[in-house]
Amino acid sequence: MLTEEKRKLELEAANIRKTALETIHTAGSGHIGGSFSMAEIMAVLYFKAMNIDPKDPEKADRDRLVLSKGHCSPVMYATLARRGFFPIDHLKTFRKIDSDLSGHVEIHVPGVDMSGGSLGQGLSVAVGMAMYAKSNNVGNYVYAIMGDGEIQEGQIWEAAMSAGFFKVNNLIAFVDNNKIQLDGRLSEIMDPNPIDEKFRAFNWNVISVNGQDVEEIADAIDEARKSQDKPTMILAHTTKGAGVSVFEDTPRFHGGQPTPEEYELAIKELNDRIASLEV
Ligand SMILES: Cc1ncc(C[n+]2csc(CCOP(=O)(O)OP(=O)(O)O)c2C)c(N)n1
Repeated sequence: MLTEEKRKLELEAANIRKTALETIHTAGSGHIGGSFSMAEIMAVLYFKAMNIDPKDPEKADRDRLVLSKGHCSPVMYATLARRGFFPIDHLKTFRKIDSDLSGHVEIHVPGVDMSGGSLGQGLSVAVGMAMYAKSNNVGNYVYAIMGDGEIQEGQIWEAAMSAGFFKVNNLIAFVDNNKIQLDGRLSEIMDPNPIDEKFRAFNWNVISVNGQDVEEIADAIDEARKSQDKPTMILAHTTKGAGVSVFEDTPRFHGGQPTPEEYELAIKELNDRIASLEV
């Protein structure tokens, strides 16, 4: 990847974080930790990898994304707004009573391909979308993003088994491996590791990346697209709350909110990061 493209994607990830945090702050609630851990994944998908058109959000041959960890709507909505699917100003209505931007992703928002919120269901939907696309020669890719706590759900493994068996090679799924679930560490609650070996055993191609590194994510997607006979799982090693020191690696900001002082500090850190990446 050229240095210039890398800088732009890193800048976009920082801007996505800031927009997501401002959105949560205005609403007074929302999930920071799991949104921040996947900011680079969203930047690469929506600003480089995916075949999408904000002016034609329903175009038939578009790539699809199922955000199975649907509580991370702030990062999804911030990304879609920044990519031009709807005005950034609309984010001020997030979690308000008559807004379409509710706390978990909803399909009627422009750019959202599937509702989410009840964990464990998204991979099944993505497998179905990908199988349809293959059998109808749509020629697109279907992406899914799961949480590492989420994959404790049994339905994930039924979906994984079917995708492997039916050789759904146009399916590219991420596990956002931030090592923390709602109120603690996976290692202390119910550890799904080794995640890579489990998916391989179900006939998946597995690529491990640093999920905070835009270049590694983009390279993994390129490799995944070459797969002829297997779905791909990109195991993204991430940090919950990545990008703001006080949010990082703690269950406190899974759904919890910063104090006013912590919020100011977070915005300052994000502004500094943005300034360092702007030319
Ligand atoms: C079926 C279901 N059970 C419980 C919840 C409540 N819940 C919301 S987020 C969450 C933790 C998810 O952890 P993880 O998948 O690791 O997400 P991340 O750390 O990336 O935010 C839980 C239990 C839910 N949304 N759906």
